Amino acid sequence: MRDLTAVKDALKNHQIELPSWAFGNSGTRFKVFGQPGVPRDPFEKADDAAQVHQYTGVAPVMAVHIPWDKVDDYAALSAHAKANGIRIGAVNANVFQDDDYKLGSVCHPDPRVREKALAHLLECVDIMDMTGSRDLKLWFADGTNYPGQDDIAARQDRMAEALAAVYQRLGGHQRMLLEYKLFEPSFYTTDVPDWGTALLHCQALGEAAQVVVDTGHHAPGVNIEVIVALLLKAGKLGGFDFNSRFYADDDLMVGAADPFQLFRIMHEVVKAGALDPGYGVAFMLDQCHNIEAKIPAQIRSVMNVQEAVAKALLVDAAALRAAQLAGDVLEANAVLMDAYNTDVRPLLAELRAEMGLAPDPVRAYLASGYGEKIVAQRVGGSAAGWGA
Ligand code: LRH
Ligand code: MN
Repeated sequence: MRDLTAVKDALKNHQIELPSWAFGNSGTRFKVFGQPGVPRDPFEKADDAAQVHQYTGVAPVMAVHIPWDKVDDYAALSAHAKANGIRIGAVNANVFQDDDYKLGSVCHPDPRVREKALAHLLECVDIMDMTGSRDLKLWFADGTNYPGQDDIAARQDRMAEALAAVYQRLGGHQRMLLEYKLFEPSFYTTDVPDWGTALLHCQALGEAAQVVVDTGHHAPGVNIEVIVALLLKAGKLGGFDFNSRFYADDDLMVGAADPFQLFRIMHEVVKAGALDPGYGVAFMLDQCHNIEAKIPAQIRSVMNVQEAVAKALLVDAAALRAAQLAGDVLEANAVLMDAYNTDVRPLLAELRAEMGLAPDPVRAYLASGYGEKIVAQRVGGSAAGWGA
């Protein structure tokens, strides 16, 4: 069994990045159920993200999404975040909501539309220069709905051309994280549909281009930890968009639908030594709290990731290796399941006490009255959302 001090140190150093858009209103094409007290601007989103960090101690970063988090003064937003104990993380571009992007953005048949999309991507790098962000996160809704609608190969060339232009623009410490997704909003082809396509583009670009694995972006039954192991071996795992799903891109709380899958993914990460912040994997959440209270849901999500990480850190690596090399199938599986079936909640409560935090972050947050306070304060103005 691992020494618990090393396990706790690894958990203390592990950082989870929160999505600003999880604090705003979100929903489905059927309905967006607005919630009272929702932030009206990125500053208030940062205030709410800071609450998650205050009670968990491991979420000191908030990713932003442009234009949802567009502000006049990004340095002021960055300073406001810092004043609240967090920092601005990945800058997410958005070329999926403008009317011009009906047939695609960087893959659009019309070069004028491609130019417009590229300009937005480059503007996002300008914003990274102002927020001090390392990561530009790129997800493209680009695709087609009917066979013959456009040339599949030509669209790949257009994608490669745009990515190369953005790659050129990146500064020294900056990275490009390319996110793939099987389908939606496109329902026949998606131009970056899977890890293979994303990897091909990133390998063609260079060192600073890495792949993002959004756990909700695969076909049912896909073994995500195999993809994670392969991307780690290729040195191309830039990060995760954690969430969970029962069916499609449901964006539910990570670990809510399949905590065992999350454990298996984190087992591959821990085994590769990729948990350490220095390794460079961004552990981001990408979720929508359509019906549940948003801040407690984010806190619960961070706790779910911590539980999966703690269990992965408790795997007896030597015993596992020995059983694997001996071909002892049952023993090897038993070693992994022992870790997974370990109740790590007492260990995490102990860890939080050592970090000067309450043992149950959700309960502590609910007792703080912050939720009631923002409902009373945030009257007037328009609640943040996806603006779709
Ligand atoms: C696309 C996606 C992408 C984000 C968006 C909020 O489904 O996962 O990461 O830009 O959600
Ligand atoms: Mn995502």
